[in-house]
Amino acid sequence: MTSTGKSRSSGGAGGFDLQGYLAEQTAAVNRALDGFLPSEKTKPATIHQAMRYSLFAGGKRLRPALCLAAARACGGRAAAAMPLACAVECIHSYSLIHDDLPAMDNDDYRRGKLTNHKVYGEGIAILAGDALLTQAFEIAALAKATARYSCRDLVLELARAAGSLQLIAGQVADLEGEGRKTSARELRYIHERKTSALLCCAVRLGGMSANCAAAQLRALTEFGYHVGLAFQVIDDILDVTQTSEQLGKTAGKDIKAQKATYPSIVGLEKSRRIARQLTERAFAALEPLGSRARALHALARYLLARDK
Ligand code: GRG
Repeated sequence: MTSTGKSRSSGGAGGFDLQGYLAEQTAAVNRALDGFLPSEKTKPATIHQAMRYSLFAGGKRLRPALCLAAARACGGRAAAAMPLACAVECIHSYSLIHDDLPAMDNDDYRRGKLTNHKVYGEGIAILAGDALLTQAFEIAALAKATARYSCRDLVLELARAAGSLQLIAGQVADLEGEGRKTSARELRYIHERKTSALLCCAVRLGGMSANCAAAQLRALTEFGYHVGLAFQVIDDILDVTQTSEQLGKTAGKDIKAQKATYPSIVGLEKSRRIARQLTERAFAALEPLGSRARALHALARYLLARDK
């Protein structure tokens, strides 16, 4: 497996062209997001430009890809999952805009570009984040109900992942943990909420859009949880092993902010082992879904091997 996503492996993702799949899904997601969002010229133009600036800044679109792949794994159609995939990406984009603000992580660069507040100022950046969060629910509400899941179920799923018990809880714990000793248990709490909750939500929503059975939803939940944790452990590792140029954002920030990370608590080698173990658990979770889960399998391998 290369970090560019070409799978040379056998196993669950054998022969799967992940690079081609990701390029195709990214283009489809970009088209859909473009259609869902007000144009740059829509008044007040500044806010729509600021929303689009971050949403189309070159993110990897991993959450939408996971959502669409989960729909496929349950025999569903991409069109049915697309509003949910886009809604999750809007929430992701909002969280990054707010996380970069001076009051939070105070970062000047993201995805190799100036952060939203550096371009539009803090006030507009806060509003662009708020607007993307609201937009996410408008888009999610356009998703079609299935026999097992109502539109209410879908919107609730998204609200819970983004709310004060998950995404926000993770960010609060992360902020409050800065500069003080954090245990591995507390770090797991942060990762579950700050990162894994939204990835898991993306995967579950994909399955729900495909009217997945309860056992399939359990498998997807188990997969999303572990892949989400592995993703954050890798993110922590990359923060210390990669340069700012490679990451497109300031490297080494966790150490500077005295943030607890897996490398700082257990060291780099053990962190790598933990990421591999978590990914193995994610692979195992896919077994009940059979060969239709190849895209999910390939995505999990890619997330483990990624270099940015
Ligand atoms: C609600 C303000 C607020 C924050 C919530 C998401 C978050 C918590 C903070 C953002 C910073 C951070 C380290 C989040 C953890 C998840 C993560 C590693 C995000 C980066 O995701 P990628 O790599 O980003 O998928 P791209 O740029 O590819 O879209």
